[in-house]
Amino acid sequence: PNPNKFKYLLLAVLSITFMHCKSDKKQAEINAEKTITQPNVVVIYLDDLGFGDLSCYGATALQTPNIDKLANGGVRFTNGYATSATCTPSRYGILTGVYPWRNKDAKILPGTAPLLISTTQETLPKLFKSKGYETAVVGKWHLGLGSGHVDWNKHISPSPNEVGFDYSYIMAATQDRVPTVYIENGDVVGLDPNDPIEVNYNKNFEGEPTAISNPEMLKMKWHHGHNNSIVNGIPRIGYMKGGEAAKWKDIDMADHFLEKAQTYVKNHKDFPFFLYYALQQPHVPRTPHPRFEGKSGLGPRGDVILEADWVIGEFINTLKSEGLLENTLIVFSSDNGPVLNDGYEDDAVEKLGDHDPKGGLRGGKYSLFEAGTHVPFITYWEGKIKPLVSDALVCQVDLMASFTTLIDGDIKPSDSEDILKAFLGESKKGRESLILEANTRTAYREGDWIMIPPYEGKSYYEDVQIEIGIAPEYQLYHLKTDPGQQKNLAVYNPEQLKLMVEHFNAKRGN
Ligand code: NG6
Ligand code: CA
Repeated sequence: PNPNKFKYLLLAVLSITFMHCKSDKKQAEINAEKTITQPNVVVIYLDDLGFGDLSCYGATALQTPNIDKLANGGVRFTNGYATSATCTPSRYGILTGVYPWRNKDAKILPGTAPLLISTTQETLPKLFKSKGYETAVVGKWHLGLGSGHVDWNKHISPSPNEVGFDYSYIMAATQDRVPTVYIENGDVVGLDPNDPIEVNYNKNFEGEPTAISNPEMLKMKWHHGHNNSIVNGIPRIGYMKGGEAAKWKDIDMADHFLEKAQTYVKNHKDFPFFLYYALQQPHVPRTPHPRFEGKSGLGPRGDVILEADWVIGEFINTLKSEGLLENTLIVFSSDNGPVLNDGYEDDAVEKLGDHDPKGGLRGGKYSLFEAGTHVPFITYWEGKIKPLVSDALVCQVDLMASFTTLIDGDIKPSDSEDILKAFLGESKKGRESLILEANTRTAYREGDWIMIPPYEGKSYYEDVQIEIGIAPEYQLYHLKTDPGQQKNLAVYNPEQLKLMVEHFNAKRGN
């Protein structure tokens, strides 16, 4: 028997008993009790947000006051990392505590891919559940669904609900991939059974318009890829037929997920909860609500960053008005670094001006150079975490072991390190080393050094105009003195290189 479970059962009975006469004071007492035992944990996860995209990380071309409030009132990490330079592997890493390069299937997934996380694997939500928490995911999933062939018209399983989430309200893959519908606890929301959904990533459905056959239907132009089915005038990756009533409205997506996250919090305030809130911005297609259109002057990419900042402000307000802010640890980060033109003509390049989404780093999304994985990373806990700028080396993969310590759980996966003290701003010491991944290739950071082993292949992705960080020879950079990775020191410092290669091989299991 789990004593905490019993305790929360008791709390539940108490709060039901006192429902009618429960004063604010009683609520405060209950919350205080929870603070000592089990704080709520919220992970706010953005999609393709760069190290330099926030005003608290030095951006001047746009202002992100709500995220800045978290950064300035909490720990703002200057050496925070995703595990990977793309979405699916990073999400795998943050939710399992396992490096994504260990799983050969952890690559950018189509909307029809099977669930990547095994239902027997340890996950963050399972960790929280083991201590009596309620758990939820709202937003972008992109970790696959089902076990081979999904029938979107039936209950979809396994889904997030089979890997630890009690509640899920998600989009299956990305905003630019079909199916363009929301899925709640494994069921497509608003589906008309007389208009079944079919999805195929290889072949169009007879007579269905595509960006190639019907360019006149497009409200947004594609640049590379993204020329299959058209939904809301936006051409997507993959073909989809039917499900008209269930299709999402792109411009409402931010408000929609926000409302789900707020409702979840309001309905779970009397229990400890873990919420993984994965926003879709600023990934393509960038579709700001009209309230934000043109507001940044940087085009839709800037506008959706302002939108995300507003959404986060609203969400924090809800935590506050529900009396939960002092009992909630908030972690903010991004799944990978920035990209401008990721397949649509949306002025991201043309209207960039002086803004530097990479924040002085080299590369970008898809890259083994720093900008691929070195992302904004903030922890905030009102009244508990003191404001700090920390240069501790921290990675999203470490949330697993660190939260285990936070809630006194007992899951300890191999790649995740307990650096809770760094996350709480009580220590400036993070991990000593880290293996980073981009497109299944890996690099090794140790202390202030980074080593990228030699790789064959294209070093530049023309479509997205990003240096992907690989070269036929060893690369060695000293990040503290050269954050922009301009000086390859491999030939000048063979001893350091040798050390790095040895440690990398030992840890990577080469
Ligand atoms: C790429 C897409 C890109 C984006 C990315 C996934 C093309 C040409 N490009 O394949 O637009 O969807 O996948 O992004 O299709 S991620 O952030 O989810 O990893
Ligand atoms: Ca991403």
